[in-house]
Amino acid sequence: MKETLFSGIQPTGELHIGNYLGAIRNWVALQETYDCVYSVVDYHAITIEYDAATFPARIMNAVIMLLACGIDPRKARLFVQSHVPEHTELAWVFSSVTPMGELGRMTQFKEKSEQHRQNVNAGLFTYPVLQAADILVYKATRVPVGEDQVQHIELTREVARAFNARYGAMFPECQAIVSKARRILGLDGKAKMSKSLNNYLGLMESPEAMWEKLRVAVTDPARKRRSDPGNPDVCNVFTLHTFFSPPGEQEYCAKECRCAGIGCIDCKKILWKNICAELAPIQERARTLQADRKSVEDIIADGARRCAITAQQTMCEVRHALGVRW
Ligand code: AQP
Repeated sequence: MKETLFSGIQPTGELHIGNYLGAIRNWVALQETYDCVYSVVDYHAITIEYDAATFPARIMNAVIMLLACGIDPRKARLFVQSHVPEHTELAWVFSSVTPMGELGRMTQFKEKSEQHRQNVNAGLFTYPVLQAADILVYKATRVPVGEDQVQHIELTREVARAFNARYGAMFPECQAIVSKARRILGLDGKAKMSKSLNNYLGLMESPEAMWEKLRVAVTDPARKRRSDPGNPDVCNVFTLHTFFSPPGEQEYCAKECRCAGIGCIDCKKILWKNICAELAPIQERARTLQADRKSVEDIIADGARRCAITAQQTMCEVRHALGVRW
């Protein structure tokens, strides 16, 4: 029996290379080892302002990008969160064993409430409770995430412990699998690369659009002129090289940067070539899937059907444990 693994991604905007390196590339590799459940978590995305009219296209686009990146519906269950309503039912149950104080400590809540001051709603506050339900409705033991989500996985363990202590052992204490690309910085070299900040390279951007963004990306801040030697250890562009470029080119860029043998533009051109080469087949598959939406609809319907079997079983056990069924 393979261990169960859950992870989700929000349809809050265009998926970018931070999502790809921090999550999706890992998800694809993990399909070989675990019983994987991957979700486009639409109910999480409504906790911030969004456009309901374009939301279906965003959700479909996120599904298409996951498939294009290599999520294989024969190996993993791929579905849209709201299509399996047991997630929100379990979240309600979990909200009565989750201390308010713990939720108030969550860094993401603090950051998002700063970012969306005009809309600090209860959903934003209880977001980690729904996330705990997403994971535990499948009794998943592994959760691949970027660094920003580790605190939420710790909370998920606390929720499982609190539920088990009150109602009897039912849920496992899951572990985060933190990717090597734990926090990819945006092209500003400061904040985390994010869909909602204009600091990202989108997975579907044309080579020309990508170059326009990469050309002005922040590098080693101390390197002011082409003739100054640079320090790849503090350069965000070099960090991206470590994920996209072959070892020989990484070595070349690091060595030539340190002695000002090449300038930042030369270094970025090499990175640009390698990013484009990795993304070209993904973009090609995405275009094919965009033209065949019926197949994509079938994949998520089948994913939801297979997820519902597990989720309904869990909720049946939960309702009995709570004493609302007998
Ligand atoms: N910059 C990043 N570096 C490493 N990992 C990242 N992830 C996101 N950005 C980076 C990881 O991608 C997964 C899915 O993220 P999400 O869509 O659920 O939400 P997020 O982390 O809030 O992503 P964004 O792009 O920052 O979205 P917005 O702007 O809408 O908040 C997670 O595993 C995450 O760690």
